Amino acid sequence: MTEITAPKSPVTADQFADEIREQLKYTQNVTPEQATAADVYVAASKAVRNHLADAWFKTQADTVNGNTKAVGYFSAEFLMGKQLENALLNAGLTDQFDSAVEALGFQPKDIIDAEYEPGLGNGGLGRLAACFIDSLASLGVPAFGYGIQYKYGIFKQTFDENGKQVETPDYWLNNEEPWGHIDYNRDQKVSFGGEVVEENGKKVWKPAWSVRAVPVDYLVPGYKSQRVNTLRLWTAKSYDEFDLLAFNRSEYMDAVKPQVKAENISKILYPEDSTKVGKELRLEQQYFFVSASLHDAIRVFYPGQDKPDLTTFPNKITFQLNDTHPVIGIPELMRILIDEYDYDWDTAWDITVKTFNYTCHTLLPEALEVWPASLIGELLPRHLEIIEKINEQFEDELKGKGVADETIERMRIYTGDSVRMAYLATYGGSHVNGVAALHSQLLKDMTLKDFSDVYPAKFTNVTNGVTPRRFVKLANPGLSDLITEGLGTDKWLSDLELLEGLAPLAKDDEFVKKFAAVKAANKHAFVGFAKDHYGLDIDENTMFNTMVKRLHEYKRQSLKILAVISKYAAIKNGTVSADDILPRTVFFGAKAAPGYYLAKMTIQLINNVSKVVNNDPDVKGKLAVHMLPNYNIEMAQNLIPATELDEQISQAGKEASGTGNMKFALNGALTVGTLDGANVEIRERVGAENFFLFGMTVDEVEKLYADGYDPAKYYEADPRLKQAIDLVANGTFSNGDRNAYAPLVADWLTKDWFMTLADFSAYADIQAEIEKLYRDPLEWNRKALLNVANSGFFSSDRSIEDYLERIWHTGPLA
Ligand code: NTF
Repeated sequence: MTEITAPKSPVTADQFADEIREQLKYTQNVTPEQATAADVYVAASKAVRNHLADAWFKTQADTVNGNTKAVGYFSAEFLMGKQLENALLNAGLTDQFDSAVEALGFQPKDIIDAEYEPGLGNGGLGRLAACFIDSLASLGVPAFGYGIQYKYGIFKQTFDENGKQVETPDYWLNNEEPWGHIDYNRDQKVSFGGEVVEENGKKVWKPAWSVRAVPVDYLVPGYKSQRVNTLRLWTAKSYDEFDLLAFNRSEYMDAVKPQVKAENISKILYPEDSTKVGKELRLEQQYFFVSASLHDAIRVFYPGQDKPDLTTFPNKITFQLNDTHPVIGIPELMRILIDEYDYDWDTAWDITVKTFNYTCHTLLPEALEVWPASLIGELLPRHLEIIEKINEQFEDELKGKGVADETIERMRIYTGDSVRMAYLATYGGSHVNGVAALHSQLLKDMTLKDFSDVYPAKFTNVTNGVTPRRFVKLANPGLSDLITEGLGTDKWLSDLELLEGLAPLAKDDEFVKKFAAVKAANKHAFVGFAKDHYGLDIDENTMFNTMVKRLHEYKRQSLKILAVISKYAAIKNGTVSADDILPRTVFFGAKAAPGYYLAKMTIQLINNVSKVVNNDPDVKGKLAVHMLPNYNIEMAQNLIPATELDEQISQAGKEASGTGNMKFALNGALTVGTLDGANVEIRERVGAENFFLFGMTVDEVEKLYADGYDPAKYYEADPRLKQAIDLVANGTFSNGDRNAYAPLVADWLTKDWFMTLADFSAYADIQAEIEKLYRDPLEWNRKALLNVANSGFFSSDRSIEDYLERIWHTGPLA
């Protein structure tokens, strides 16, 4: 047995430089003179990884041998962002790295920037998973992230000459990727199709085809915890590499077909975000990673045992289902227990329910996955049988509880035609949680009301959070230093509520001025970033106003662009005098799902408003608009610290939580927002006087739907709105072409499901309040500082502590 040693002690800068040289020589095979920044990046990454190896082994051993239950976070997405800088921070090697690469003749920043960002997620849901595994490791909780190593991540976004979004594949694995270790020796077989037969009174699944799931392991180092957890992302390989017979007949295409079919499973990340589409490949992906992960967890916790006692499984690990994507894991664990390990139904059910929990991330009922039963039957016939039986048991249970027939009808997991994954997850697990207080409440009152009536104890809330290591320390070193100065300690990085200690400093004008200087420096830095990356010339003496997130009608980028257009018109018409104009630069960043027509049209509109406004001498120095291409983690880390005003303007009751809102508040931006998602809690904590609230509440929205909503009424009522929409309709932003945005205009005037028009006046009105405050820099910055001081709650460490207490019932390793 190998002795598990303590983590490697920190090295000096000289030693670390030698380690990088060694990697350059023996793994990169270049001399330090030949090395490029990309070579040094790979070499340094491997050197850091080596430093983490001992702590990783020790964490694994303690996880298996100790008696602390582990967490398995099942997620179809992990949007990690660049790894090197974070790994250096958590390994305590940042300073050594800086000196070492300088000794090698490079700038540290060039080496950090040489990393290609992995984009294995769509947006908030995937980034949340990444923050959570960072916090789990930092808190010392034994955990595995389980997901898929997609060959192509979220598409790269560019814009064509007409301002339309163009999606190109993201070939992230075309570059050497030093972080993931592919472990061919710990593979799992995952099967599909075929039929179920009876043999000796037992159901036996005879699948038609199988793929080889091979794990790629990423190290997840904790911050100052000496713990390193594992992110295990599966990649699909074929068992029949090559059909030799076909090849001999020169049928090249046919020869590689089986390989292509198998490897397609992990080929692409679905670029949808919240509108779910029923795609066979997507179900294959879901089953693929969940089946491999469940078998992997059994392998890890019962090493070498043919007949393990799996009644102890729920004491070893608890699985969190990140949205409905991994919910097929519930019937899969039942199948494993019954078919592979001979447990009876009731024992299997007891183990399964104890093992799983489900997080719901949406409020749009149409975004909850529903699979056609025929598809499940074809792809996973044994699972469909199990789901039917779960549903029967469920209906019996409901009858036993005296639930009315029509309610039972509404609650069915399996309708005969389809399977409702959210219902399966709610019944088949111990806890269900929403991701912000309002969202969890609305889940109970609306989306999952029937379930909450019958199983109230299952429901709980865990408000989302973000990791302060990446989103404050790495993204905003200037603010981090100031916080440390203000608090006299850097302990806030692992205990973010310590930020409260900054609140008294908001009364100290000198400190507030230092805080303002940090923001100004971040704006300056972003101007450089935007010049380098997009060739833009940005005026740093304007207010930086940002709206970054996926493009969705409910998020209401439309509301923002209409307000921008209205402001543009006011300047052009001379409705506002030059002295009254507060110069602003408005930044948008947003990807639209490739098939989402109105979302893509909104992007095109923003781009063309940007062209017109930015080239109009009448508004020069007063208003500029930029649609920044390819919003990703790197851009977030650069833009958020430079932002002064953040937009969180979704229709109340539609944004489950939002996590960008937390990142902005923690980086000293003020928010203009609706009472939606986590905005509600942010406002409560930072204080109503430090938050620009506008718009309808959930109740007002519901009432307006019920009364019958007519957007045209609002168009007629507010001349600012009318003018803005007319400018879109009359071709001002389409070279005179009145048809270019006709579908968008028609939607606004006749449908406007998310009530953009109804909230326009309130939104336009609050701008005066925002601008008034901005003209008083000391007051603005005082409020921004109070946002930082009071946002410590929104650390993902706190979210994880809530999960530990309310759902997982486990804790750090001893
Ligand atoms: C997203 N959900 C929500 O839309 C965000 O409000 C939330 O912050 C994140 O989840 C993280 O909880 C989804 O992407 C999905 F898929 F559920 F619609």
